[in-house]
Amino acid sequence: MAQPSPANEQRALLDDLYTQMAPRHLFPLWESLAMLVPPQPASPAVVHKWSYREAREYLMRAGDLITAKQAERRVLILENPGLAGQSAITPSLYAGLQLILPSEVAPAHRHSQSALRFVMEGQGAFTAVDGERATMGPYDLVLTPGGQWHDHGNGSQAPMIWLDGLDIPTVRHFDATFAEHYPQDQFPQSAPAGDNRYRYGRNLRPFRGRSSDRRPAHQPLFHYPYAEWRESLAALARAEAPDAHLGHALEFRNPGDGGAIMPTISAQVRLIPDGFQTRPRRTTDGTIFVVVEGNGTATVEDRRITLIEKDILVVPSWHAASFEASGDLVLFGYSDKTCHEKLNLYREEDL
Ligand code: 1HN
Repeated sequence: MAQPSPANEQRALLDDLYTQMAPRHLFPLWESLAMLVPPQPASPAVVHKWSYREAREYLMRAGDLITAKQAERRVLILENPGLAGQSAITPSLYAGLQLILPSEVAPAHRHSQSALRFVMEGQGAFTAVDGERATMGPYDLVLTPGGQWHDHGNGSQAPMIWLDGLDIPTVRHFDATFAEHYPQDQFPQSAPAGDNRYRYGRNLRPFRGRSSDRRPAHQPLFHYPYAEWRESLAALARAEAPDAHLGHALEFRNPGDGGAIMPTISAQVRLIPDGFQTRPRRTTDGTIFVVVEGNGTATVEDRRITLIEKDILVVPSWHAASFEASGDLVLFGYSDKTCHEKLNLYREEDL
């Protein structure tokens, strides 16, 4: 029998070392270094599209079986197929579809996680943030920033469904979750409905500043109505040619600091004119898109995905994506871009 080669011998001795170390929770970096530090992002998340029509059927069935109060929040989690069991749509973000039926309430609570709501259907239900109601309609963006009491109620005659976007995986990553229930279903009303928009939403702020601010200085505005952001996109489309890689694009802004809507979540809207095809672009932030208007096709790396109104598409980090519109294609998106920027990790590449 031939002598084992030195390489084989080394392998056997190393394997023996690993076996003996493992019970002491010690592992060799050199076996996993390339996987831990890849040359470019290699997301465990995958591209995926959820059909709203399909998801809605399951959500309405859940509505027959459990009340909003019983559930606390009646939500179907949109879980990325590459992140099974993690309740995550990207490694840093969560997405869910929440149903609130006429006359239901979702009781007041607060937690470290920041949340956005993007209304998919219904008109006239509300989210209250620290006791101030935002009356919501289709494609409104409403924020419940971390640490603020929030409850929902539906006094309208029709179901309301919205997409919840939260930073649950990010806060979990930092081991920083606190949560509390309010002793009553609703936090006491503290201001007239819509107050935040009048005080902070029109490039205005209270004259006396801090002492008369009724909202936290870092998070004054929490309602961005569809009519307003859509009008801005339309004006942009009249004013200039679409950007080759983005179409017409705007980012939602926090008037408190001029930055992203919340510390961990950025949000954007885009209009890709009928017949236009954007050039591929990749970014380090993983983005969740909602189709607001129009039809089209998304091309993500080598996959072509047809899009119809209300479809939800996740594009993970560093996946080249482009969009082709048939009829003006209007998209809402949210991502962890602001985290990347703060951590000096953000990169984008126009291809
Ligand atoms: C939450 O507070 C809401 O307030 C929705 O509507 C979904 C998912 C996980 C943790 C908190 C809401 C949530 C959530």
